[in-house]
Amino acid sequence: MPLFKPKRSLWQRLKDVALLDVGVLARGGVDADSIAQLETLLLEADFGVPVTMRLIGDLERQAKRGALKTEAELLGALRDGIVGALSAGNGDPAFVLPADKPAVVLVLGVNGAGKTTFIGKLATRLRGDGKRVMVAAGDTFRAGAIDQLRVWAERSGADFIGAQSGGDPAAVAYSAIDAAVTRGVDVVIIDTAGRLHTSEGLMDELRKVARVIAKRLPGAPHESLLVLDGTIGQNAVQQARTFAGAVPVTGLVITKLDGTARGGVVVAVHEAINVPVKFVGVGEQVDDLRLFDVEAFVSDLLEG
Ligand SMILES: Nc1nc2c(ncn2[C@@H]2O[C@H](COP(=O)(O)OP(=O)(O)O)[C@@H](O)[C@H]2O)c(=O)[nH]1
Ligand SMILES: [Mg+2]
Repeated sequence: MPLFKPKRSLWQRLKDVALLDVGVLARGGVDADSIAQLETLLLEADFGVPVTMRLIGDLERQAKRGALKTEAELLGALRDGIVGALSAGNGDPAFVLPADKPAVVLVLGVNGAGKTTFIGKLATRLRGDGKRVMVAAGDTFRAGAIDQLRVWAERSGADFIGAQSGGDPAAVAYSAIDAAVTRGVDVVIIDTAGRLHTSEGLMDELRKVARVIAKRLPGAPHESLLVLDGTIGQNAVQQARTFAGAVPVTGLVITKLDGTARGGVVVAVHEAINVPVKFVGVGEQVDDLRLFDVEAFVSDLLEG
């Protein structure tokens, strides 16, 4: 199953603009015009300006050295550049639960990004691995959000810690961890509110939730996963900066990659906050969650 299946891969689109025929093959090497067309394609694919400029700069240097004479060489150089960008930086790219019990996973992101859906999918996956899982309804802002999480919990066989609509999310997180310790739960996944991500109010609330979790269980949260909608382009980069500025984000979850042909956003957000991508969402169903794999993703992106 692909991580991501763009309708037209980057490579096909390069061929569409005749870069390869005219630029590489006929003239015996990549020229400035071909590189300019590639730059446009990368920007259109949501790679963002900083990543695009760096990738293009690298390709220009290689072209000048005469290292990009064939289609295969250009494809290889582009692939290496994108893989390098996604592999660089801090943090463990794998999703590894800590040995301590319970492991606490805090899930962050704006409304509609796909947090609750992700939690449902992750809970199901961990249940499938034989883990005892608890989910906690820390999005107390909307009653609907609490019920939505309850349904996912029931479906996956996870314990559910609810809340009153309008209740204190930090208190929900605290009692969830209490209950998880008592019941011997392996993993607690905590949902959060996502309204008004630009307001200091929400960021203060998230800081408080993280603080209360750490107070109840030193070392927790073990993972703070930021969920970003992959279809919103550079807004996702802005959101990543806002959240990462408020709480220490340990991993990214990029959702809705089934709904976009512009997967470069994955590279752009990774680069913006220097945090590894851990999962991608590729649909609304319970199985539509993939562990992120750099090589597989870049293959899909380039050659889909
Ligand atoms: N196509 C698609 N839709 C998704 C994906 N993840 C979530 N959604 C949908 O996005 C909408 C918002 O998701 P939800 O989990 O409620 O977002 P939350 O507000 O962040 O909790 C729902 O309609 C989900 O079914 C995905 O990977 N692909
Ligand atoms: Mg939600």
